Amino acid sequence: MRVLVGLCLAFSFVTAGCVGNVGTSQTGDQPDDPPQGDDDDDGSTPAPEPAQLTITRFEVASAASTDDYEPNDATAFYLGGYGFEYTIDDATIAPTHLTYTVEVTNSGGPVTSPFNVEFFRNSPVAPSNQLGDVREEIPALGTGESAEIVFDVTNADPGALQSWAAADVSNVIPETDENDNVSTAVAAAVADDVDVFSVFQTAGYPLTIGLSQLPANYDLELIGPSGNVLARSANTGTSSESLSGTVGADGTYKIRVYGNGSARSATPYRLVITVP
Ligand SMILES: [Ca+2]
Ligand SMILES: [Ca+2]
Ligand SMILES: [Ca+2]
Repeated sequence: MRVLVGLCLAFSFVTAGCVGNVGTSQTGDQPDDPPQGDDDDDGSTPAPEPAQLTITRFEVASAASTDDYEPNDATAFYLGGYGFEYTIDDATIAPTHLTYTVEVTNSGGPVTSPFNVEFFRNSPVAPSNQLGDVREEIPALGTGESAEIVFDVTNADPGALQSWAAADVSNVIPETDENDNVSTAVAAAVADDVDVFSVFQTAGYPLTIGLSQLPANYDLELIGPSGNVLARSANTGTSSESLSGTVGADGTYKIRVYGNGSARSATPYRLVITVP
C-alpha cells in the first residue's frame, strides 16, 4: 500500500491535472522522485543560470630577434673585394616569437568547474567543434569575470599564419549560446631570415667560405654573378659547412646562410669568407 501511495504522489508532481493548479512557479521541470517518500527535493532548488562564454579579445604580438644582416638575395650585405678575409660572428638566423593573448569573458551564470580554451596555430577557416593545437584550462569563471591566457609560439614558421581561439569546445559548460565561442581570426606574417653577403672576386682566383659554430642546422650556398647557385654545402645537424673553389668570371658573388627547415636560433654563427 505504501508503494501505491508513493506512486500517486510522484504522479501528481509531474501532472498538473492530478493536483489541480500547482502554481506558475512550477515549470514542469521537477525531478523524478523515487517512489518512496523522499522529501529532499521539496525545496526545489532552482536550475542554475547557464553560463555564457565568449572570446572578448584575441591578439598577437610579434618579436623577431633581428641582427644587422637581414637582407634578401636582391640586397646582399656587401663586404668588399679581393685581398681580404672577412669574418662575421654577430649574425643570426633569428627565430620569430609570436605571443597570442586570449581573453575569455563569462556574461552568464557562474562557471564553477574547469573548461579549456583552445588555440589553433594556423587554419584557413574557423574551427568548428574541434580541438586546437594546444589548450589551457580555466578552473572557474564567475559572472561578469574575464580570464586572460597567453599562448607562445617561440619559433614560428615563416609565412602567413591565421590563428584562432575557442572556449569550451568540448561543451562541458552549459551556456545560453553555444555557438559564439570561437574568436575572430588573427593574422601574422612571419618573415624568413636568410642572411646574404656578397664579395667581389676576379676570374681565376679562389674563394673560400667556412660556416661554423652553428647553434642549429644551417646550410650554405654560393651564388654566382648571373644569379645561379654555383655550390651548396648542406651537412646534417650542427656540423660546419664549407665551400671552396676558383671563380670563373669577374663579378659579385653572394654567400647565402639559411636555416634547414625550422632551424633558427638567437645565438650567432660564425662565417669566414676568404677572398685572396
Ligand atoms: Ca557562448
Ligand atoms: Ca639574420
Ligand atoms: Ca647544415
